[in-house]
Amino acid sequence: MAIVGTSRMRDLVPAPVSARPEPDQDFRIGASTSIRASGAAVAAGEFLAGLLRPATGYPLPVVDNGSVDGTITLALDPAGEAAGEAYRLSVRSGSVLVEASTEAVLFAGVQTLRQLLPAAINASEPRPGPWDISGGSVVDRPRFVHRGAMLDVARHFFTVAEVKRFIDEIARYKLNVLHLHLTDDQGWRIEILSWPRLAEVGGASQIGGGPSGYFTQADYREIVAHAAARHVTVIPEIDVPGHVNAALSAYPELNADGVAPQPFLRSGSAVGFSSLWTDAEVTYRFLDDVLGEVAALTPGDYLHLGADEAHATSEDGYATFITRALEMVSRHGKRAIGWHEILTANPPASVVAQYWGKTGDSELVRAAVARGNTVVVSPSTRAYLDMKYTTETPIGFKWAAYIDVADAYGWDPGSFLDGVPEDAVLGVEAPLWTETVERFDQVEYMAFPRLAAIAELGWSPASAHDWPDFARRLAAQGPRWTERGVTFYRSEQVPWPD
Ligand code: TNX
Repeated sequence: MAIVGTSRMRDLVPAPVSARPEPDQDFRIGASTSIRASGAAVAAGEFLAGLLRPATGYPLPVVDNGSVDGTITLALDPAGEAAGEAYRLSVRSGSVLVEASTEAVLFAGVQTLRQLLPAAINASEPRPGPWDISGGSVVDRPRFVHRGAMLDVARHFFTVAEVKRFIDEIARYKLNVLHLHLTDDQGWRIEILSWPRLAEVGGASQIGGGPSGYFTQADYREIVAHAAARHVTVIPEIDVPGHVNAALSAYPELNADGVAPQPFLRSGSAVGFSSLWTDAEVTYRFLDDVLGEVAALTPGDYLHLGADEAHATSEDGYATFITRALEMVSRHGKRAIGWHEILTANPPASVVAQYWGKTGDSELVRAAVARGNTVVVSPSTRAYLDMKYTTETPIGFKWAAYIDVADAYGWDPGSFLDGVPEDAVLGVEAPLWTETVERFDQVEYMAFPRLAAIAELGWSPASAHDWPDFARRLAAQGPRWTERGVTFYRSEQVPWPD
């Protein structure tokens, strides 16, 4: 399509299903603009007002009636729900309308609206404007239901405020899942009331031994609520039966020899050396208590059991353990997801496998999908945010690949796995392991811009996939990150504006 003039409607990330710019129909937000929303649309209206007030300095009241002229109207049309999740956005010089079939997709429409304003709208104090929303219309809906990012708070701990900021940033790109990797060899980050030493002892360490910590249950509820207000579901991961040194160091009775190991503080890539004792009833009492408390903190459907790299667990022990763990997850009213190794235990079709292999060739996954299991794809060669961008970038591992932005973008989640049809793919997720990531600005540097690429793969139709066009649109995100103080990697593959 020929590019005529400029319109921010051509710069959206992720790309919408369709957009028709009308550059003579820009809508100018002014001191008297109001936001019209009623019923279940009010939350999105208040969210939008909260986004626009700091930079504009305008009052932007949220009202539930009055004329549409000169207003931004957010509306729910539940009748449209039957046709699936979708929003329509129309920007005319006289008024703006975002109409959606569900609250979640209305919120996605609000995120689109935000990108139709100048980058300065992201400022936290009043700026001069003018505040023009690019004119035209958009029709849009997600490709996959699961569009996720994972943050490892176990190897290095990140605070509630940092996790909330991460949620704010991922929600802009219409990601709707935050998978929190809460436990690992180096740290246990969630308070468990019935086993208090898990967090008190197991949470007092991290790689390198620097300051660390854990989320109290109140902290965790605060994160979950912040995410829910942005239509992001938190999936908590309790990684078992391997990756458990922090738990073993907190409770001697979880160890076969009754002796607690030391906290594991060494940096580097050592994994797979610890295991729960799969023959002992105490292990299952521990697990049931933990899963019960975590389920009670979780409004979402899923609990993540990890189940990866259990190299120190016997094969029989692993299968027995996973079978019992799955039974507990269901008893606590949740569905289980696990890294794809969980499929070796031949789990029921309700279990979701998160694939982290390097290639699309996995007989294990193919066979499980043939039995009815579904998958979330996180190929380590494409979606791993802890891989270095290039040989030159300072942070990260390289065991799977160097992943610059074009690599993160250049694949298709729907057809990546050989012999797995797209309808068995729930979606895509980008994990950020933090062995080498010590500070939150480094989390941002590893996530952005690659996470925006993964978000587009999860949201946009496969037909929109176009690297040169994506690189151009991504470039327009640079000033937005800069305005918000988000650290990002200025990949040479992207034509960033000066
Ligand atoms: C493998 S991927 C792991 C993690 C590490 C990561 C580092 C997976 C399921 N397990 O324990 O942090 O590699 O890249």
